[in-house]
Amino acid sequence: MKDLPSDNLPEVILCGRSNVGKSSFINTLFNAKNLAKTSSTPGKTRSLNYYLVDDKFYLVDLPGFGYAKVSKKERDGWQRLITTFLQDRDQIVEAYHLIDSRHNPMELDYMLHEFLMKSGIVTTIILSKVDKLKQAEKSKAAKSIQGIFENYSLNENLFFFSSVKGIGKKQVLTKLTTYL
Ligand SMILES: Nc1nc2c(ncn2[C@@H]2O[C@H](COP(=O)(O)OP(=O)(O)OP(=O)(O)O)[C@@H](O)[C@H]2O)c(=O)[nH]1
Ligand SMILES: [Mg+2]
Repeated sequence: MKDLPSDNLPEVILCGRSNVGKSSFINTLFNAKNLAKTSSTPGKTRSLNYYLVDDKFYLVDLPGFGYAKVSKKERDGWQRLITTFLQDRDQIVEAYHLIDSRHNPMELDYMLHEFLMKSGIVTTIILSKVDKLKQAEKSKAAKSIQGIFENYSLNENLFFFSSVKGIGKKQVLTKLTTYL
């Protein structure tokens, strides 16, 4: 925590389970293939990674929740860091919670969501990897998630996203810059 920037700029965080596409989301938004390191193996991002945007705010790429293949000690360490970070970091103004559009939210998603709500952090849900869904599956996914998480409406604070096809990129960039 003591190594985090001390310039008091607003911070927008990217969170969600491991492998949902958080780091790819950054690369797509900024048209930079290798800005954030990504991997097909879960557990790629292992620290809080800060990206300064236009000298105005930070986008913070978080390690994913729920990655099982690291030692318990390391996993507990991350969990503690993320929890402390979410609780104590007053600069956080907004969160993007990524959920794989192909799957229903899991226990860790519910926990994270509740945590963000309790902390009063304005949250946008991103349904990622939508290039893998057919149209009918997309409608079903949108309906299901809006049924589970109240107060989320498609294209307001809930977006489909594909890093591969650039779907949702324009809307998310607009949302990000408008809010700030
Ligand atoms: N088809 C498809 N694959 C994607 C998309 N976004 C990410 N991926 C793939 O999903 C895998 C994980 O992506 P990352 O961006 O590293 O995921 P992450 O959430 O940062 O993962 P952690 O750092 O482990 O928490 C990689 O193989 C990506 O190429 C997408 O929109 N569509
Ligand atoms: Mg990552």
